[in-house]
Amino acid sequence: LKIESAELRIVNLPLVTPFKVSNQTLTDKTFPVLILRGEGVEGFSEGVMDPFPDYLEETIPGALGFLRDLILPQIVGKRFGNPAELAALLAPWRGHRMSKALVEMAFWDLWTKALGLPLKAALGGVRDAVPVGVSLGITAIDTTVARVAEAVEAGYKRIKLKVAQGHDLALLEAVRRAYPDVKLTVDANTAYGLADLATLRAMDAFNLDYIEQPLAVDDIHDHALVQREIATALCLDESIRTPADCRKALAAGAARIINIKVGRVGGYAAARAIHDVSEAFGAPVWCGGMLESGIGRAHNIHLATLPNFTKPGDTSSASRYFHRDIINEPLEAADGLMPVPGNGPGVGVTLDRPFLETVTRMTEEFRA
Ligand code: OSB
Ligand code: MG
Repeated sequence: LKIESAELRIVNLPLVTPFKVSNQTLTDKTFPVLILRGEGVEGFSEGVMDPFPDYLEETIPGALGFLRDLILPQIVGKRFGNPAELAALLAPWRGHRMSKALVEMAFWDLWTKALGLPLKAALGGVRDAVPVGVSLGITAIDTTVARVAEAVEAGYKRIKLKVAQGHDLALLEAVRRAYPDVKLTVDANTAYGLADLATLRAMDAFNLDYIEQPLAVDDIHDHALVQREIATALCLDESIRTPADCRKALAAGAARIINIKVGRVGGYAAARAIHDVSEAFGAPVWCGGMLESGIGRAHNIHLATLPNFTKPGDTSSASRYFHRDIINEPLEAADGLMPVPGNGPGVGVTLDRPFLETVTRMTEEFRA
């Protein structure tokens, strides 16, 4: 399969609701879109790097340098028999996992379209719809309780609350008072340290399904220490970038559950390997989100059809995030189930080209 040309765009969409986490507030979403063409079909993907290094180190400016100067000129005009052959060309370079994922995922879409296979079939997925919950950003407690009510009403299978120092136990008390039995989790995005052990221990009283990424990105050791001190399961997000990270974290007892984001870990091959390592340890996984548009959302749904994605993911309805999407198909969950888009080949959604044009901030073409 020859990659005949590539189109790299930077897209900006306003968010329906601003999204606040422990260290950032997003009012709009800026992201790269990559389109690869060959054999009369096109494959596309969305990057999860932010304008600034606030989730992990990768940024859009860094990605542009890596893709424009190094990777895209190398792959356009070349033939690759399968995604692993393409991945071999990306592997020598350090870091840049979100950029590598962008390229690898677009190629998976292109390759499965050329083969006439749904992406989930090529990945080994087993579901027609995936269970999903919502991730609620930091707001005033009464606002959050009202948003929990909406999500429960809509049938979402789990509510995840963003927490931070000073915005945690009172919030949990209020939500638990209103919803004693709803499946509830918290995500700290690294906001805590060992000095907060008493707060983390106090969370045991709220019957949480897990506490996501309480401590620093690079701190497997202290996560293991905390996990030994509390009853609630820990789940790692930012800390897990490779299958080896996952093996070490689970072997060390630093977590019992893994959040998989295909962008964070460098693509489908790594995501699948992390899925498999977790399964070998008896650790369930779930598919995280990065406020993606329909492109990234569709990819996430295909990934989450793999068998060990047994906990509800973050891929809730696109209309919760955006007034209008850059794909034609609505990606909407019903009763907490998000259907896999399309029955046809690849990722199963199509680009709304005229709208995409109006929300594109930059376009670059690469030809052989
Ligand atoms: O930690 O999962 C996270 C959004 C941006 C950056 C990091 C995270 C998130 C979310 C939102 O939790 C998930 C979503 O709704 O897409
Ligand atoms: Mg997270």
